[in-house]
Amino acid sequence: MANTIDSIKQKLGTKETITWCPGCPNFLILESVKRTIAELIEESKGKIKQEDFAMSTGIGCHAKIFDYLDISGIYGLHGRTISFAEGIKLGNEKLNVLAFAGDGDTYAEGMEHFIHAFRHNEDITLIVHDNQSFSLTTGQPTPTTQQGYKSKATPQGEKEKPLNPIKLALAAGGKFIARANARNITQTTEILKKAIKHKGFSYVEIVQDCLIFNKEMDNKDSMMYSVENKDKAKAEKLAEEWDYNSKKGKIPIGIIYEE
Ligand SMILES: Cc1ncc(C[n+]2csc(CCOP(=O)(O)OP(=O)(O)O)c2C)c(N)n1
Ligand code: SF4
Repeated sequence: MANTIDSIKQKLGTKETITWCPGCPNFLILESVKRTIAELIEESKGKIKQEDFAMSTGIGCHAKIFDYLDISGIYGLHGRTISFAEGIKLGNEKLNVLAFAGDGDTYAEGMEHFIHAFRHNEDITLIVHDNQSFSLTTGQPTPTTQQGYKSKATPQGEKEKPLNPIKLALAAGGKFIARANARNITQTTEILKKAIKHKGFSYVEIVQDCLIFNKEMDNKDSMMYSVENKDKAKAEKLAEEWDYNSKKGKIPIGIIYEE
């Protein structure tokens, strides 16, 4: 089985030179996505094939995944990955469609798509690489950046409190809401598999470091613990446990809510 998965994973790679910074957790997210697709193909015993997956991206460091993952799709526009993914799904409902996004991408310019995606409830999976920074454009603060964050755009420090996207997803009627840790490939793979199998819109927020622009928020592993929850009231409490602002407290990782 391991050999089959390795050979499927190899076919999912491309010959492009990877230009992420050495050690960037985007490498780990790419590995988790390849494992997810390979395991779904292998477990289906021939029913699901590589060509049954498609993707869309925003624009940002995260979006370079388009060049490194050999499935078809659209290298989209900043903030618009969800609309492209919904369009692909409407065009061919048999496809498993993955929409890759950045936190700047989807919680700022693309916010209206994010909220309405929960209402539309198209059977696609949104994967947000949340590094709490607009990294490709050299580190301006995004809606999930912590207060006090200093950058060229905010020399005196970010004044606003971060948005909590998990709370927002619950308020918008999300039926599959998960949070993953980019640094835990095994768990991220399990979460992504469940998200893709969920019938309807599934949302996976991946907590990711940016080693260059928001070092203050790097490596929150010691705050993380695993959850799997189907109770809405408990989900509201889980969502409150981390405010995206602090390096203290608890960060629930796993399925925060599935209806
Ligand atoms: C419509 C549009 N608006 C803005 C930009 C500029 N832009 C390109 S990448 C980027 C930042 C991306 O940040 P994020 O989505 O958080 O992804 P990351 O680079 O951190 O992975 C911005 C603002 C653009 N290319 N197109
Ligand atoms: S700038 Fe940050 S997010 Fe972008 S590739 Fe480098 S480490 Fe990764």
